[in-house]
Amino acid sequence: MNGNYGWGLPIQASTFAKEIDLGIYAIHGIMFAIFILWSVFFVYLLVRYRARPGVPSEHWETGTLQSMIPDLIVLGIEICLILFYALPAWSRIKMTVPPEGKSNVVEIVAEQFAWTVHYPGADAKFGRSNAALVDAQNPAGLDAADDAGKDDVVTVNELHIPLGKPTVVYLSSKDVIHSLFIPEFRVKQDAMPGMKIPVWFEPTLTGKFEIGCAQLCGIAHSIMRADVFVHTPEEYEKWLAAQHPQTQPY
Ligand SMILES: [Cu+2]
Repeated sequence: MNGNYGWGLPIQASTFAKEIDLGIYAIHGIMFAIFILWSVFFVYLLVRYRARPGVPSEHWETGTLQSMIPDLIVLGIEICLILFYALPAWSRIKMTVPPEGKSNVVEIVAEQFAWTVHYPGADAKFGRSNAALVDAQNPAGLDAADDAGKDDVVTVNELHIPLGKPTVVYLSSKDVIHSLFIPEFRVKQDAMPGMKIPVWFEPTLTGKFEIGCAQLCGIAHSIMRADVFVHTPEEYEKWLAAQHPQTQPY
């Protein structure tokens, strides 16, 4: 997993990772160019207008439109970034959730300091859950009386997903605000108590990736981490079939 991180950005392992990185590179590239231009101009001014004996200082009125040209150019670039990059990317990635019928759907509940993942099982229906039923054997609080939950699977600090289709996560929290952060997928979404927020991604690589909590959430925030395992579809089916349904005694 350490191989996924280096001096630059982590490897790109989701369909929209390239598009997110384009924004990061564009903003940093433009900022770097502006920094160099301003630095050169600043040094030029220091030399050109240095104090010399017998040469009076020069002074122009500020606030003219001409003096604002550099600011207007920067403003124009920023408006273009928002209109032609940020808004279309936000709309494609954040506002459009793939249809559930064509996706792998899971629920993730964050808590101090773990991630509980609830898979609907073969019937694709989530069983009823109740916070009062949560214990060490039943971390998702599944209600054994609900037939839809009989084949459900629950994992703690492990998310298993298949390659080749989007995964839609319904994200919530049991206690405080946490944030689901999967750097290689370029996914970061706050988990809010009382809300179920959809967040989606489609992996492009099999392997093991890291989940971290990106919202300071208490004393053990720094160790609130988990792993994502991206399987081939066949491996994923095998993995799912090998799990004990959570409402059966085992
Ligand atoms: Cu947290």
